[in-house]
Amino acid sequence: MTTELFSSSIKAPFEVQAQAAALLHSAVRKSSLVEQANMKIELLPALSDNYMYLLIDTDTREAAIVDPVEPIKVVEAVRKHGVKLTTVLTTHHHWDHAGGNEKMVKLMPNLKVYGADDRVDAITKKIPDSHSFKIGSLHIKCFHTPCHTTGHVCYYVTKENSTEPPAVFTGDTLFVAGCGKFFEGTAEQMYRALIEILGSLPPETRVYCGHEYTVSNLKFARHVEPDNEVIRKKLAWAKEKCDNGEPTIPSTLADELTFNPFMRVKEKSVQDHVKQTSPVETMRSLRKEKDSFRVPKE
Ligand SMILES: N[C@@H](CCC(=O)N[C@@H](CS)C(=O)NCC(=O)O)C(=O)O
Ligand SMILES: [Zn+2]
Repeated sequence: MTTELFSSSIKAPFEVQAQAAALLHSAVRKSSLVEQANMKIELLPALSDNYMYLLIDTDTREAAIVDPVEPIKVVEAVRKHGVKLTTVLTTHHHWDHAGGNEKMVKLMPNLKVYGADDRVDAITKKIPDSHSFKIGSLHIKCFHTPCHTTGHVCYYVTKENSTEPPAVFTGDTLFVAGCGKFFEGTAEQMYRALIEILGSLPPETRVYCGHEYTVSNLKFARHVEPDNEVIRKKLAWAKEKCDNGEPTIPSTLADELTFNPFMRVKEKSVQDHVKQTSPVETMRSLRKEKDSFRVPKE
């Protein structure tokens, strides 16, 4: 059926073709479950390298889904866990994140759809910066992190009186070992997002990002800091994970500070690479360089 789609003289729109190819590819990527005493997070691979995340409050069995671009997979996961899905958390309006929202609300009516951009499909609640709400007993705080898009949001999840690490869903702002492209923003804004906002959260916070880009990001990180042993070790680990179809997510904010060049813009080794002395100019130069970086095979 797929070969027919591609060889047919009646061409499907590019987006449909891309999605079909991505869906095929995603079949080999495994889902995985992070279990804590009071919350569970199921990582659901989608398209070729996106992630959707099912966030479950263990106390009440209420759940939320982050960026449900493939809604059928979400419905299956919700059924498997026997939870009540109430909310869609949208990080930003791009189709590979918000493109499943309309279908999601058709499949499960009465869902609340959060986001911070009028371009988010099916949005029902436009959330102001620093706004908080609950998913069952879990506390969610929204941080506006404009840059990749003007309406990008990160969702920070904590549980009162818990000794376990919080979680943050970073969409296309922070990736493991990288950051999103500056499509609608500036280096100043990404500096604020990564260093001032995310960098102020507890270091043990687990990072759940929008894409599986870890291997290619670490190859760029190695190019920036060839003498950084942490980067080389993390790259070997990430390659093995990906070869087995396993996710490299989550990481932690503390770990990102050791290998992510975009979080290390205050480090002399990173500044020297781009011949800058200010952290914001280092951010600008790094992003510019990565935009045209050819990822090596090894
Ligand atoms: N370089 C990306 C190409 C796709 C792309 O541009 N992705 C967007 C998010 S949908 C991005 O911000 N990528 C960050 C980057 O390339 O550093 C990849 O590794 O596959
Ligand atoms: Zn994306």
